Order: sequence, then C-alpha cells, then structure tokens
Amino acid sequence: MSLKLYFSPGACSFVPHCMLQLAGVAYEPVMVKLHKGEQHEADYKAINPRAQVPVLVDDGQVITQIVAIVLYLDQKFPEAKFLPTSPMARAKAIETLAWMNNTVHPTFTHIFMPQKFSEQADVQANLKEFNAQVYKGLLFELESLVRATTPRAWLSGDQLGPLDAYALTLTRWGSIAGIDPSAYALLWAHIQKIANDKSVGEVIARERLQLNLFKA
Ligand SMILES: N[C@@H](CCC(=O)N[C@@H](CS)C(=O)NCC(=O)O)C(=O)O
Repeated sequence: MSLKLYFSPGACSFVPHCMLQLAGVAYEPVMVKLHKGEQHEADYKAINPRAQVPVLVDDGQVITQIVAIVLYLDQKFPEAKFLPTSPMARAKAIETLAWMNNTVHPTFTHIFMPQKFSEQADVQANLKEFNAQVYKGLLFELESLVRATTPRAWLSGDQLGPLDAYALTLTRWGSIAGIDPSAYALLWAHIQKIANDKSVGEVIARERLQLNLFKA
C-alpha cells in the first residue's frame, strides 16, 4: 500500500491530513505551496488538472475532492470509525460535510480569492465585504452544530473525525477574514479541544499553523 497526500499548510487539505494521522497509517505528505503557485505547475496539473489540493494518491490512483477523499478513507480504515455506520447518523454526518464543503468553504473563497470571481477591483472589494458578513452567520450555524452534539464529544459522534478537522479549518479561516473566533465561545472551545488531540497536534505542527490569526 502506498498512500500519498498532497496538502498545503492551512488549506482544506488539513481534513484528510488529520484523518491519515488519526488512522495511524503510513503515508507520504507532499507539500504544495499554493502561495507560490505550485498548483499551476505542469507536474502538479498532471496529477490534478483542477490545480487544487487536496489530492490523495493510493497505489497510483488519484482521488480529488474532500467529500470523495473523506468517504474513501472512512471505508478504507473502518477501525478509525471516522463516520458513523448507522444509516441515519451517517447521512447526517455527510449532510454536514457537504454543507461545509459546498457552502461555508466557497464563501471563504470569495473573501480570500475574490479575483476568482471578478476581474474588477471594486467588485472584488464588495465580494470580500459581503461574504465576510455571510461567513459570520455561517460560523454561528457551525457553533449551533457543536451545541447540538452534546452529550456526544465530537461533531459526528464519539470519535474525533473529518467534521471536526473541517470545523477547525473553517474557524481558523474566519480569523483570517477578520472574525474573532473568541466571539463564538462554544465553537472556539471545541476547536481548542480538537487541536489538543495528539494526532491533530502533529498535523498542526507539520503545517506550522497558528490557530487564531485575528487582528483587532
Ligand atoms: N471542492 C474542492 C475544493 C478544493 C479547494 O478549494 N482547494 C483550495 C485550497 S482550500 C485550493 O487548492 N486552492 C488553490 C487555487 O484555487 O489556486 C474540494 O473539495 O477538494
């Protein structure tokens, strides 16, 4: 078995990065420096023509898209219990994963990379401002999901998993977007609990992440 993960520090690839570390399996982490445009280099586009991370390569087979990678790793390493197995609980976990991936994540992309959506500087400024407000509301929604997990310890049940890793990433991104995470007391406490996990801590160290980048 040869597993390789293409990741970029602080990017959404943090989710499968944590899963591989939590699973305790051998894998090769390969860093892609998005800020240097390495995702657009020919060698990388030969692996993922969409020029994005994450990419998981298992025995030469390439998988892209977080949802696909999460479902793949969940089935490949059932002993890690990343997602619940009962049909309803599993569907609800995938519902949250899909929402994070298709709603919260692209909202941040509008703030962080508005140039992907308009060439005009004034439109880009408006996209940033508007979506930062939207993002604040989405973090409250995320916090309500954390509240709803009680008495379970983690977002998808009794095991720390991909939803928690994604929640950490999205909350950290909020701090980059000028949103103070300490305004979301419950969510912020949950993020710190995730970060205190040994395996997640190892990924944070490898990616050299600071959890809160908010500047008043
Ligand atoms: N829908 C994709 C989104 C992946 C994505 O947005 N990746 C970002 C990092 S978080 C990226 O590689 N951006 C580089 C770029 O767009 O140039 C997924 O689920 O994997």
